[in-house]
Amino acid sequence: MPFGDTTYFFDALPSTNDYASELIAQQEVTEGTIIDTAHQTQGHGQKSRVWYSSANENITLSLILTPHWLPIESQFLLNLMASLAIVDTVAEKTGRHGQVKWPNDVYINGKKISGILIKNQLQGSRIQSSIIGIGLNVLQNEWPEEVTKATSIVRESGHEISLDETKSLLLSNLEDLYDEIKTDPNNVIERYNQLLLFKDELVQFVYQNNSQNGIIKSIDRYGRLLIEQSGDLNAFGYGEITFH
Ligand code: BT5
Repeated sequence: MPFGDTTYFFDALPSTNDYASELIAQQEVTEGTIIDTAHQTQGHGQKSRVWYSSANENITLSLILTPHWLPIESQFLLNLMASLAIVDTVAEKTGRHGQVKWPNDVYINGKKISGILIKNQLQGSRIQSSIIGIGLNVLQNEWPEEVTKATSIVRESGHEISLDETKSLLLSNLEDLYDEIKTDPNNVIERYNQLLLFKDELVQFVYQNNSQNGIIKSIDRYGRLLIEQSGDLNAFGYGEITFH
């Protein structure tokens, strides 16, 4: 079923991801269902970080999928799907190509334009359902002081943008990429690697409470980030490292 055919829309909602979690705990949800709001008032990112979004200016939605076919060890493909669908949407609207910051942000011109928060419900060896939360800055021009490096589609394009059109485009790109991770995951991994932010650059990060540095090379077929350190190629999984 096309994404968004079933949409729960709210003028205001604390968090689309939280609503989606409650919904799937209560009832069967059709794949492709969207939770959407014009004003997300308590959006969040990883840990307890805040996702800021002014009313009627941005995309803040959660897509519910039921990828029972996807092996648990390949669940990172859902992050790649969302990241590349956002890059494609931004490119079509601004004419500029963004970059992906592993594991799940989209940057353009060194500034964050989108954040992704994915929560998978696992059952035994399969993924029962997945909540793909996407915040994409579309019309917003100013952010709170603590958000120093943000941008939006309208900023990058310099011309008028329709929020509704951008949302439809994003949903259609997500559908295309969902098909692609089923049929041609290697191509998706390859594209993601081509767009990897800080590729071949020296970065600082924290691993097990230790500050380290290394050169980002690529992601591997398990979705881990490969970083070159003193001539060795070390693989880091989701949540294992944080960047400064
Ligand atoms: C993320 O977290 O970037 C994931 C954000 C996911 C938001 C969506 S909106 C729909 C769904 N419902 C939710 O409640 N959440 C999801 P993280 O990597 O932890 O980054 C958070 C950091 O990004 C913050 O600490 C800020 O520094 C920065 N930030 C906050 N709002 C921003 C914005 N609008 N644009 C750019 N950066 C922002």
